[in-house]
Amino acid sequence: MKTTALCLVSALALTAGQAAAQDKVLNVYNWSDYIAEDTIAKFEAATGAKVNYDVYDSNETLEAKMLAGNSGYDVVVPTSDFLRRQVGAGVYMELDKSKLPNLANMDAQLMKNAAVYDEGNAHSVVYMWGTTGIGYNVEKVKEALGEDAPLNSWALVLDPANAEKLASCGISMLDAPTEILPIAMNYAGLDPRSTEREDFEKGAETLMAVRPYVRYFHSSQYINDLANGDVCVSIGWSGDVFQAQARAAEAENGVEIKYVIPDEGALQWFDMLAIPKDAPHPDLALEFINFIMDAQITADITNYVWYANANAASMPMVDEEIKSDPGIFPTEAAKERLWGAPVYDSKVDRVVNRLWTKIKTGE
Ligand code: N2P
Repeated sequence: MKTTALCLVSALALTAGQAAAQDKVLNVYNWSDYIAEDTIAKFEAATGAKVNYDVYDSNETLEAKMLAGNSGYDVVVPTSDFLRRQVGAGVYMELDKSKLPNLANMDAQLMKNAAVYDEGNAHSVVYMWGTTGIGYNVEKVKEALGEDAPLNSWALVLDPANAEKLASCGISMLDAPTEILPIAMNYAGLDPRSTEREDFEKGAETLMAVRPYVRYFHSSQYINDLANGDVCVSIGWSGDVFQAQARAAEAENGVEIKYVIPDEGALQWFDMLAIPKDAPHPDLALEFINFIMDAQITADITNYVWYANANAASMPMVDEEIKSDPGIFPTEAAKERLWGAPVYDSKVDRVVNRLWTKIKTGE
């Protein structure tokens, strides 16, 4: 009798133990090329949790999963304008800030900027931020366009005469309609924050004029392609271009990559850590977000992915070459020419998507 009871007790204990181990699973969905090599391993070591880590390279992909629900993810990283819309759709839970002591590390001004999209930072904290600009291969662009190449202007890729000359060494653009169309509008002298149909149409015309010279639209492939010299100009994200530069340097292949925020201005965006309302492991998700906000952990990420962060306490540990690079932390003068994305409603979204399909197919 006694033995049976004991067996039962230990059997129960075992089941509870197994359940606890199972609960210590965290499902993270983040952008590709967007975390340090050791971040996840360090979190697993610190918590005993097992992390499943998946990646995407477009807000549209993430948004489709979030709106469908039951994604199984505990932590995701939407860009702030997309986050705003998804918060409106009730997708994210409010963060229990008593579980996030490392919020004290965050830069108050940058969090305030992010709060424009998420009142009181109720559902999200800044992961990394950056700009959408131009990455280019110094030598190949010089070969194609000579010394007078407009290296500080969107004209480098959006003027058809230049694009034609760059076509053979390879132009790529992000597959990010809500970023590329406004860039074309800005280059065409229009307000990149406009939500008027006619303005999007003019932006689309500007893109159609260079479309024959664009090799592909893709939002992650260009890192390796720039690094290997397989494309020579990419409209891309700041840190990704710097990663291409670093990969080329590491390969010692003689490819020199530079990143520029064009003088006409560029998009500045914030990527936000958030927890879906139906996250299976919300407590561990909060632990993860707090872990990321550790000053050293964030510094390690910035030092690896070359994206700016909003963690003031991390800055002393961020490499000097990154801190002082105006492509990563823009100068005050450059900041004045950056714009933030407006939040599109579903009507604007339809206009953008219809034009984007036309642009991508070139028809
Ligand atoms: C990382 C891309 C993240 C920037 N590869 C997109 N907001």
